[in-house]
Amino acid sequence: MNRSVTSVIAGSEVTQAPGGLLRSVNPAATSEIVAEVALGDAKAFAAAARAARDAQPAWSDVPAPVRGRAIAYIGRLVEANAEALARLVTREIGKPYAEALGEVREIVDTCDFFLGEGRRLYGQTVPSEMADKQLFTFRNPVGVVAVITAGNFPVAVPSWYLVPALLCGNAVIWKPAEYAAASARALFDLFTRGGGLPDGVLNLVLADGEQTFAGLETALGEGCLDKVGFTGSTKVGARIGELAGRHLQSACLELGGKNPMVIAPSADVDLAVQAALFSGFGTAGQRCTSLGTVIVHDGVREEFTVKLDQATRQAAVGDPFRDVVYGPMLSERFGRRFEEYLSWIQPHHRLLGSTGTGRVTAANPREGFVGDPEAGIFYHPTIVDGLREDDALFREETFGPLIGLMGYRDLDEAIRLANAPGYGLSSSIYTRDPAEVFRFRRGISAGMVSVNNSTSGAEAHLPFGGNGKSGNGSRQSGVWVLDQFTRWQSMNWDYSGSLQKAQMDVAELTADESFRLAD
Ligand code: UN1
Repeated sequence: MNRSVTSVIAGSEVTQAPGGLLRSVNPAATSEIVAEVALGDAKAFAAAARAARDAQPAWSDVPAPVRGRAIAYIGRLVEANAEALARLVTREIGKPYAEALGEVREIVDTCDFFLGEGRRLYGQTVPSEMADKQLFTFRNPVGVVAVITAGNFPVAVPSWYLVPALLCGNAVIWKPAEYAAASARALFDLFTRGGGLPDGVLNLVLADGEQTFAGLETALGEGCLDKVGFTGSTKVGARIGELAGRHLQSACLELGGKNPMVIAPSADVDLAVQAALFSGFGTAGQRCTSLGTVIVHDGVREEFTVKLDQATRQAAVGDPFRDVVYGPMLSERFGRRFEEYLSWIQPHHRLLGSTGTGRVTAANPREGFVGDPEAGIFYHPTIVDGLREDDALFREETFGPLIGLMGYRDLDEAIRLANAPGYGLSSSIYTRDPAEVFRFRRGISAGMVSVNNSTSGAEAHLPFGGNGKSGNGSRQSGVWVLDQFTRWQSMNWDYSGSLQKAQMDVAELTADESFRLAD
């Protein structure tokens, strides 16, 4: 089935394609077109922001518990369409079907968490320093939110923004990754239909990066945007953060990672091997939480390396509708970029994990490949042993099925190496020593720490986000994300009938400071 996908602004489909027509193809079978996508441009983005600006006041007047019901209905509809949505995700970006189902589950989890928040969204009553005066706090929606998301989690990660943003009374313009437009449109339809959202409350704009950036500039300049949320590369995140900053706004940025896994001498090595395999190569290494570098204690390095090499050689790679560890790259663009990372391999590196390196083809086969490698954009898993600190492969995120490996002697060195690339999203330590766990937690710069668990696979109701090159400290998920989509308003109410001046008209108690207990 080949669908055509358009933007939707103020409830109307936009059939014109000023940004051109794009074909979204199945990366596991590139001859199969998943959707024809009509791309908008900067003007369309700015128009969507205006539509959202118009729709927002009435949406924020809908009582929060009623908006919470909309979230409940959305969650139910997503659940009722889970298989169809997961199949579309697998066809469009090549994520193994089991993982795609998990991704859909994450939307439902997010809805489950926030549907009740409509009945909380608590403010506080606060005592005043004066009599007959009361203080209060309220959470106000920020207003209009632009959400720009990547395609590696084409439906779950957007829901981390859309669900709380809508629940809090904001209107939204969502710009998903173009190569995942069909999945995005499906989620958009589930939200608007399932939630019964009035036109303009949620708008979908399909456009490329440059047009989106120009549209953001216009919309911010016109005062039509109050918050920008972005999940994607560090480079683009820095540009968006800078633009938002010029308008005195702080963007919600969820960026790349170079997520370390430390294997301590007391680690359960077999468990650590399973985790490295899943977090290094699951989703073809294309999660922002994917494993970057394994930092393994010299005492267990040999055993770990041999076992990880074996496990990776045996791992099923191929057709994402079959039982595989990973499938293709998200799209041709990601394949090309991965080739560049592979060009950073140096003569001092030892390559492990497969029967070849680079794209899997008939001439460069992967033993045990599941399906036809030539049909799609498949890459060998690559373990690069012997990383050094000045290697580009050590310092930079390498989005794709590649992990680095290096040794360490003591935990301080491991923590230093884990922090050295300057990212700070996720991290992991395998150890049986509680003292090491807490020393690692304290020393690591990452926003997320796993103990005896992989770097990926965060649950949907814990703070998610990073530091350094991974983000500006913003956190998504759970109650913590409410601070992204609301602003605190404080109110004081004086009912004394006189002007009581704070700090000046405050009653004083008289303390006897000279009092001492008798010996
Ligand atoms: C991402 O790659 O942008 O923790 C998000 C995880 C997933 C989310 C990843 N729950 O791996």
